[in-house]
Amino acid sequence: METTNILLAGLPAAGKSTYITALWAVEKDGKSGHLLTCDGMPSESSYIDSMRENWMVLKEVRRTAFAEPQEIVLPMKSRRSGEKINLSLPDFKGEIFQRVLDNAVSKEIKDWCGKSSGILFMLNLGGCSPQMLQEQVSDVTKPKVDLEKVVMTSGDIEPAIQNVLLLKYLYDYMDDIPIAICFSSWDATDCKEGESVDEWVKENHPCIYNYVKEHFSSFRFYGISAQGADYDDLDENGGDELAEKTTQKERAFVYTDKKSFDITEPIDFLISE
Ligand SMILES: Nc1nc2c(ncn2[C@@H]2O[C@H](COP(=O)(O)OP(=O)(O)O)[C@@H](O)[C@H]2O)c(=O)[nH]1
Ligand SMILES: [Mg+2]
Repeated sequence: METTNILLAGLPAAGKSTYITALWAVEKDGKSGHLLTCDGMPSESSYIDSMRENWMVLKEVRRTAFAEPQEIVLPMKSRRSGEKINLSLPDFKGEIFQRVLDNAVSKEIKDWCGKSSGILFMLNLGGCSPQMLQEQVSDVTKPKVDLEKVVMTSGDIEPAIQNVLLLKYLYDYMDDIPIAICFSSWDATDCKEGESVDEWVKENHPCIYNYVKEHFSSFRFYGISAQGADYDDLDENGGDELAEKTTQKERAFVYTDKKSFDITEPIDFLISE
C-alpha cells in the first residue's frame, strides 16, 4: 500500500497533538462515513492510544514520556476514490519548529520536509481587530526598557509574524506543495456566523492571508476544534453534553463557511491535490 507523508507543522501549543488524537479517536473504528476513515489497525499505536484515553474523558492531551517525534501511521481508506493509503504524520514538539525560526533546523525536520507531499499547518491565534492592533502599536512605541540591553529571539516576535516566518521556511524548503492552514481552538473563535474562515483570516491576520495567497498555488484555510470546547469552561451539564457528542462523533469539528464534523477534510484536500 502506498504511504502518503503529510508534514504536521506548527509552533508550540498550536494544537497539533490534540488534532491528531481527535483524528485517531474519531476514525479508529472505521465507521464514521467520513472522507477518510481507518481501514485496519496501525502496527504501532501506543503513543496515540495513550493520548486518546485523555481525549475521550475530556482531559487535555498531555505530553507523555514518549520520545518525539512520534511517527503516526494510519491505514486509511478514501470515500471518494475507494483508494487505500498509509497516512503518515509526525507529531513533533512545537519547540523544534520554534528553533527553525532561530536558524537551528533539526535533521528530522529536513527529512520530513523532503519526503512530504503536503503540509498540515496548525496555528492557534485568536481574532485581532484593527483597534486592538492600534492599541498594541501605541504600547510598543513607548519603550519601557533600555533597548540596548535587549537580546531578541524568535519568541519575542509577534505570533502571527512567527507563523509567517515558519511558512516562509517551509515554502523555501519544500516549494509550492498543497497546504491546509488550520486555525485550532475554533470553539473559542470570534468568527461571526455566516462569515467564512477565509474572510476571517483576511480581516484578522492579513499578513498570513497574503503570504499564503502570494506563494502557495494550492491552499485552503480551516478552523478546527479538536476538543469541541475549552475544558476549563465546562460545568457538569456541559461535560455531559460533550461526552454525549463524543459518542456520536459530533464533538470535534472543522469550519470553512459552515461547521462539519468530518475533521479529515483538510487531509483529504491535501491528498487529492
Ligand atoms: N479550546 C480548545 N483548546 C484546545 C483545542 N485543541 C487544543 N487545545 C489546547 O491548546 C493547547 C495546546 O494543544 P496541543 O495539542 O498540545 O498543541 P501542540 O503543542 O501543537 O501539540 C492545550 O492546552 C490544549 O488543551 C481545541 O480544539 N479547543
Ligand atoms: Mg504536541
